Amino acid sequence: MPTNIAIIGVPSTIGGLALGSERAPGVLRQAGLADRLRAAKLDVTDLGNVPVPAHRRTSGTPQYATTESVARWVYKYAWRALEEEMTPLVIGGDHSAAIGSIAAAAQSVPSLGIVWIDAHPDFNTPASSPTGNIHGMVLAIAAGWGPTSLVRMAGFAPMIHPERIVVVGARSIDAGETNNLREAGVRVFDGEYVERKGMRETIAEAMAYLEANQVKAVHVSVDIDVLDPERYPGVSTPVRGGITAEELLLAAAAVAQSMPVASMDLVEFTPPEDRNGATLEAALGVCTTLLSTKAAQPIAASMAANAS
Ligand SMILES: [Mn+2]
Repeated sequence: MPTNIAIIGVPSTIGGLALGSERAPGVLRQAGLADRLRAAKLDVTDLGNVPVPAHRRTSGTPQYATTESVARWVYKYAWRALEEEMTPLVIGGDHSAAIGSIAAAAQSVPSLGIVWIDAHPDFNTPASSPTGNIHGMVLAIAAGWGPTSLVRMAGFAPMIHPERIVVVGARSIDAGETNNLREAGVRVFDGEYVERKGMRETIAEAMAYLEANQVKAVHVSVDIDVLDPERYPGVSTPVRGGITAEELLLAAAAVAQSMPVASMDLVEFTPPEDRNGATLEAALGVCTTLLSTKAAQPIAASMAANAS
């Protein structure tokens, strides 16, 4: 049975910076996202965009209620997709869309873990955040840390136990965040680690760690700012350094080969900043690679198949 992908657009910057990431769902569709997925032998259903309330962000004031409203729509769309045995592909907008997609996957998929591929670990709380931007608090919220209305959005908390979360490629970690991550017990394979060990080895270690913690399927959240902004400038919060598109695709393939991907986010792609189109191409590539690469068949299953 071919995998059926449900595209869910979230044209919102309510949790982040208003630099144009709300245009990403439209730009990716226009660039042929669905056709690229179909060419990789995936079935595709485009569920359209979630409703986004009109909003004006007052600088420095976190918009919890509006963020929750958007995340709840994402949650409903993604949950429905999962119920119909589709794989949600949530296209931001800013990273706060992932509050909804993670809530849905955590509710629907047993033994779920998270692979968080991002220049930032997004593990601030309102107390530790230097900016008040909710997109910098999303993984903490998923792990049970932060505003109750968001932490308990799906009615249970944490959405994912911190020991079932890995962060890959982070290279901008706030001081308060470092403490939060350590206290929560989230495993971080930072940018320096990736550089030293190589992406293939890093992902192998990360997936072995998740497997040891009884994870059997993953939600993969890709913040495209994990890429080097000198070559891939189409992001809202660029950080010096970072990986290449080839490394990102290698990471995606390695994750998907080792475990089933239950759902995915592609967030923070910011078309107005994408001067050379390289970020768009990387975004299309990582979605296609992650969703079309299949986990290696379990040994027992492949032996049974050979015997029959
Ligand atoms: Mn992020």
